[in-house]
Amino acid sequence: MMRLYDNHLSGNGYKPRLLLAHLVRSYERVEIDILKGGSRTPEFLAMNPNGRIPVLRLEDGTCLAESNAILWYLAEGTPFLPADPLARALTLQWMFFEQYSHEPNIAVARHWLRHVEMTEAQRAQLPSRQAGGRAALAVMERHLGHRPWFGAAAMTVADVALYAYTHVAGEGGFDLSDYPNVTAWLARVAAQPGHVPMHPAPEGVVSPRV
Ligand SMILES: N[C@@H](CCC(=O)N[C@@H](CS)C(=O)NCC(=O)O)C(=O)O
Repeated sequence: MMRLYDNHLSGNGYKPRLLLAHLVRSYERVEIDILKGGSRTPEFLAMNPNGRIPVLRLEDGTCLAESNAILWYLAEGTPFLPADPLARALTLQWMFFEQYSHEPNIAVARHWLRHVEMTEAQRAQLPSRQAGGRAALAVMERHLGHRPWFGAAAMTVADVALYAYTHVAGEGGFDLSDYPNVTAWLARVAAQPGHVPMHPAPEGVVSPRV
């Protein structure tokens, strides 16, 4: 059975959890205490030399890290990853945007405000991370002004990737009421059959009902 090394606070961990629920796939979920260095042990670094969750351990023992790479792998051959080359490239476009312009600002601001005692350096950087997060939300708002989804004509892994930290952006000090198209898209994602919330994260073996 596949095993997902995860943390219940993490939007990056929630991405594969959400997709696995949509795909009705069974897996074992292992909680890693990332705030206490659980992803930096020699055992964990042997699975992901970058020392971060999520990691998906496949049945043959291969370990796959990076949330969006995990989404891509799991979604292959399903409606969450289009077959058309241009639709695939557009899906990737938004997944790279998520990792470069969105997550480093919105997820990091949320993490600093919610999960740790901020250092002086983090406190000094917070306003620029929040400005970067607002810029990313404005990009999403513009796109959603003329398209219901990010990668294609239906929901894809780009939407899964972007949903994870956008729906909890309020915890990073972002006011989502400034972004009505984003708010409507969040509701669209949450209304899809198979959707599961970020909390509570399931424990142990997850066997979704078909
Ligand atoms: N780009 C990576 C980021 C992963 C990441 O930042 N994981 C965080 C939790 S959200 C983590 O494991 N932090 C623990 C640490 O850095 O020790 C992805 O998308 O999977």
